[in-house]
This record gives sequence, structure tokens and C-alpha cells, in this order.
Amino acid sequence: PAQQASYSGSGRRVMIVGGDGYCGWATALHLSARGYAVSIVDNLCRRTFDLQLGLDTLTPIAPIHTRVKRWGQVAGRDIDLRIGDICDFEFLSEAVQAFRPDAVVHFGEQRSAPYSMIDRARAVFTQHNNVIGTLNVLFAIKEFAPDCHLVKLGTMGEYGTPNIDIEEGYITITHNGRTDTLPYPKQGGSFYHLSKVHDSANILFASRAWKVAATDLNQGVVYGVATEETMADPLLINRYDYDGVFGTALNRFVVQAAVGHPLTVYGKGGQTRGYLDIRDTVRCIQIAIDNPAAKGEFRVFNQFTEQFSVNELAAIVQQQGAKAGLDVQVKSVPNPRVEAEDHYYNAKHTRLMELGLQPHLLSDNLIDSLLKFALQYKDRINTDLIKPAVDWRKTPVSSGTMQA
Ligand code: NAD
Ligand code: USQ
Repeated sequence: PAQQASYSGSGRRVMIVGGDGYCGWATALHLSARGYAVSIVDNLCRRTFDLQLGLDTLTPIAPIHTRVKRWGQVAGRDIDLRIGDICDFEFLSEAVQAFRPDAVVHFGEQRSAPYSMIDRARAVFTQHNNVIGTLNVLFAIKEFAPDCHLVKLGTMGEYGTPNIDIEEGYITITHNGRTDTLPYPKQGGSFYHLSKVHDSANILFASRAWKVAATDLNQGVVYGVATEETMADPLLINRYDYDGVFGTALNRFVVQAAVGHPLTVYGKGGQTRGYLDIRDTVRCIQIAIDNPAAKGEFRVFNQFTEQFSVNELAAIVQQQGAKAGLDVQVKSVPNPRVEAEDHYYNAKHTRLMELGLQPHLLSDNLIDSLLKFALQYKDRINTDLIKPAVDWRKTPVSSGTMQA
């Protein structure tokens, strides 16, 4: 299986759009360490969102130029770096023509559901940035790199929480005596999640019309921060978001436990999602690259390893916290989101396993090391940033600058 061939890159050229972000940075180093030629494309808007909203990562992250330079010194491998916006087609087409990628891994979107619900301008920005950026990537591949494999990060949240099993991308339906295999119905739960739905429809069409080879990775919620490469040097450390806009459930709970803040379960806490360790994110990307889609194929993999409800995650963090001598309280807070709090959830996720993924399941060990990690940076935690920051029911037309 692909995963065992861990030094299989052999110079294959991979462009990582969004390579300065949480998943993208870890993936860039994982692939670079394994012999792929890596180019990072990023406009650093994620860092700007933090500055604009008064947020900060738990970990002190080095500027991108410093990170890339340090990686060259530590690993002896150069990463090509291009700072620019993929919504700018001239910039993107120059980058693609100069680097000539065999695969483009596209992480480069505004990825926070709460951010997309702050106000009208952020909702519009999110859908413009994500949908137009992806359209530009499709045009650049068609025009300048027709044999390039697009590996696009989608989300499990495209499916919503239907009262039937969730398949991997497609479902076979018999209706009035006729049968067809169709894209699985989509019900995004925020303007962010819906941007991914629109992307998927556009990629499916481009794969048919232009024979683009594409893999849509419907990723679940990512947790953890440490990968072998990002821990190799303090200047390579990855970002760790815990605030109410960009922080995701388990990472938030661990920081809350470390600082003695009650775990913020939204509403009843029965919300169930697929989750995976960031160490598996990077492996899944490598597996997708090593086993490319055929030209004209639009492949969908559900990229998560286990399902948990929010209550289950809170209980796990509480238990592990107790072992570490922390008195962790769990508190239901009014749910700022519009979502089912008690629902059926059973999502398939076999295709990446069939291609060789050996998952890191959520273990006591992982929670323990994440807790230690959060405690190490405890002095940097700003508890004001923990509260839920955005109310789905209110999304105003204009909100100005948010106050921390
Ligand atoms: P992130 O915000 O940390 O990283 C995204 C990066 O893309 C940032 O560095 C940002 O500056 C860059 N970017 C955004 N728009 C861009 C543009 N127009 N041009 C160039 N660069 C741009 O996000 P992440 O957590 O690493 O997520 C990466 C991808 O994975 C996203 O598409 C997200 O939807 C998806 N995903 C993330 C998670 C998760 O739990 N973090 C779960 C499922 C799916
Ligand atoms: N939640 C809480 N308390 C918190 C934070 C979250 O109860 O303090 C709940 C939310 O209400 C939701 C669930 O936990 O029901 C997951 O929320 P999240 O913020 O961890 O994840 P989400 O908003 O869905 O977004 C994240 C990433 C996004 C990615 C998505 C994958 O930010 O980029 O697409 O996970 S998925 O959830 O599968 O759609």
C-alpha cells in the first residue's frame, strides 16, 4: 500500500495551495521530507484574519519565509514559495506554468464556519474566495497542466446530518422504477460549508467537460498539532487555533481544560461528526497523490477515521484531564449555531483505508500529549477568545470590526 512506500515522492511535483495553514503546512513538510518537490502557494489571508479579529494561535508561529528557510536548513530540502492570491488568475497561472505541478493540493480557502457567519461581507468573501479560487485552479489546470491531478479539500459538512447513511460522494437511487448513481444530496450548515458544496459541483463539471483528474477529500474535523516534521524545530511549529471563530471542537476543549475553563458544549451536545488526527491528514493527502484519479474522473473520499458526538469528546477530555490532576468542568452553553443536536449519523469512510491508510485512532496518549502541549503554552492563552463568537441566527448585514 501507498503508505508503506513512505519515501516514494521521487521528485514528483506537488503544489500546495494554502501551504501556510494548519493542514497545509504539516502536509508540505510531510511531502517534502519524503522526496516530493513542493511548492507552497499562499496569500497569508489566514494570518490577516487573526490580526483583524484580534485572535492568535496558541503556538507562536514563525513567518512563512522563516519557516521555509528553517526547513531547508533542518531537512536539507528546499520548498518553493509563492505568495499570492489564487483569485488573481494572472498570479496563479504564472505559478502553475513556472512550477509545472504533477498534483495540486488545494487547501487554500477561508475554512471557518463561524467566520462565514459573522456578517454579510464575510459570507460573501468566503464564497467568493473559495468558489472563484477553485474555479481559477480548474482553469489553470485545464490550460497549463492538463495532466495534473487536483486534490481538493472538501468537508464532511457538505452532507449535513441526513437521517440515512452517508456514502462517499455518490448514492445509487431507484426512483419510479429507474436507477441512477448521483451525487449524494448536500445540505451545508453555514455559508462556509456551502462554499464547499458549490466547489464540488464545479469540479464535477470540469472533470466531465475538460477531463480534469480530481479527488475531493471530504475531510472531517482535524485535531492535534504535532507531526514529526513540524516538531523538528521550534521555528517549524504549526498553528493551533482555540478561539471561538477558528478553533475546532477537540482542540478547543483541550485548551479549555488546560486553563480551567468549562468545556463549551454547544446545546445538547449530541452533534456527531467525523474526526481525524492531523498525522492522518498528511498521510491521506500522500495516499491520494500516490493513487491519482483517472483523467475525467471525479473521485470522492470521506477523510476521517472515527465519529464522536461533542458530549463524547468532552467526556474523554474530562477523564484525561482528571488523570493529569485537572478538575475539568463541562458546561452546556446556548448553541450559537443552527444545527441538529440529536441526530442519526453513520458515514462511510472505507476508500482511504482500502488504499492503505492505517489510522491513528483517538487515544488517551494523544489527549495526554495535547494537554501537555496546551499547558506548555498556557501563558499565551487568552480566555476572552474562548467564548462562542458568532450567532447563526443573527448574522448582520454589517458588523464592523469584531471586538475580542
Ligand atoms: P487554514 O485557514 O489554517 O489554512 C488555509 C490557508 O489557505 C491559509 O494559510 C490561508 O492564508 C490560505 N488561503 C486562503 N484563501 C487563499 C487564497 N485565495 N489564495 C491563497 N491562499 C489562500 O485552514 P486549515 O485548517 O489548514 O484547512 C485547510 C483546508 O482543509 C480548508 O480547505 C478546509 O476547509 C479544509 N478542512 C479543514 C478542517 C479542519 O478541521 N481544520 C477540516 C476539514 C476540512
Ligand atoms: N462545537 C461545540 N463546542 C465548541 C466548538 C464546536 O459544541 O466549543 C460543536 C459545533 O457546534 C459543531 C461541532 O462541535 O456541532 C463541530 O464544530 P467545529 O467548530 O469543530 O467544526 P466545524 O465548524 O464543522 O468546522 C471544522 C473546520 C472546517 C471543516 C469542518 C469539518 O473548521 O474547515 O470543514 O470542521 S466537518 O465538521 O466535518 O464539516
